[in-house]
Amino acid sequence: MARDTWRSDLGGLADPARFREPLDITGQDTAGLLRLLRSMWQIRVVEEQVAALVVAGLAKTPCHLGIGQEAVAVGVCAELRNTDRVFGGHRSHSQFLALGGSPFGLLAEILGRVEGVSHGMGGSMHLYGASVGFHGSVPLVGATIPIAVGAALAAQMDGADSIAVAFFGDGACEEGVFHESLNLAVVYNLPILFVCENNLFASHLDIQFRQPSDRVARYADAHRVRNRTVDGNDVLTVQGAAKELIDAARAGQGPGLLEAVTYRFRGHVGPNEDIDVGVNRRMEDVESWKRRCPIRRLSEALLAGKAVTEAELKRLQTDVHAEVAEAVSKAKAGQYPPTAALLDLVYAND
Ligand SMILES: Cc1ncc(C[n+]2csc(CCOP(=O)(O)OP(=O)(O)O)c2C)c(N)n1
Repeated sequence: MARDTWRSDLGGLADPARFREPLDITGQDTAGLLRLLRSMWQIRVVEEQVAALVVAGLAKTPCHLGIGQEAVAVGVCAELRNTDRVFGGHRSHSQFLALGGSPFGLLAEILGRVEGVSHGMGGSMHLYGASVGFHGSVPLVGATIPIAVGAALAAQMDGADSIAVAFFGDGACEEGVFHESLNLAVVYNLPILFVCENNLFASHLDIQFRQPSDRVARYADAHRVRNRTVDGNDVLTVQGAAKELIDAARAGQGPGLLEAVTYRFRGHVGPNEDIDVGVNRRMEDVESWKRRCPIRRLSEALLAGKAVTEAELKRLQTDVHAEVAEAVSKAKAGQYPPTAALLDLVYAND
């Protein structure tokens, strides 16, 4: 593709110099806003701890961090129930935690301990928390999208008003199965929300080198799936758009696709920014996106609207740090699974 024919159909949404201002919290309930903020903080602090564990050589599993993208999972999951069935991919710590998954269970899993959510056998990319609605993550790009469609079919056949949700990245939209899934979902009128965290990169490649346009919701247009494209660094906008699509799916009006435009502060995998490995990603861009930080924007709005004081925010932050520090030390003290158990969870027993 010649670069001069490439289009940014996202316009300002892909521009890190835009949308840096505090969020508009007019008419919002403070307790609800603080829940969203706490959840984003928890994800951020857990992932920073994961980065430290990788640097210290204690976490051996590949860890794909979503630092900077917290508002997407938090905004969507705020509208879900634990009877819904949510699926993720290789970058799913945020979704697991936003649904209410335990930081200890996640950290123990990352450290390979038997107390982890997949008994220490799965690592960062095979998370599971059915009690909170998280039915699993799998690192094969796009692989959980059709599974979510199957879960939506099951929900429809059960006659319950639960829905399925598939979280994935812009890179997954380049898998054929994504398109088959959209088609099946719309033809069967299934209760499913497709959530694309469009962070403009697939591992090390910018979307402008992979696609003729950066707006992935155009695929939903093609399949006649209801869709919204929003600023993924504004948790309230994400939540509002998710609510609209989720309500429609629950009401039997079929699938929806939410494209949340965002950016990751770290590299594709591991704690570094990836600038060092020759990726077409400049440190200036990373720094610019950091000024669009979803956590800072909500915090500043709460302060500006006098909904909270600096001291209250500080206390919230200290609280989250203490909770995560305790989870890390408890996870470090966990046991490794016995070698004899290595195949136990690979095959069904019946
Ligand atoms: C089927 C498959 N092909 C290739 C890979 C290698 N791979 C891992 S992540 C990734 C890019 C995914 O990009 P995206 O879906 O945009 O998610 P992001 O990493 O940006 O969150 C690739 C190509 C894989 N895991 N599975």
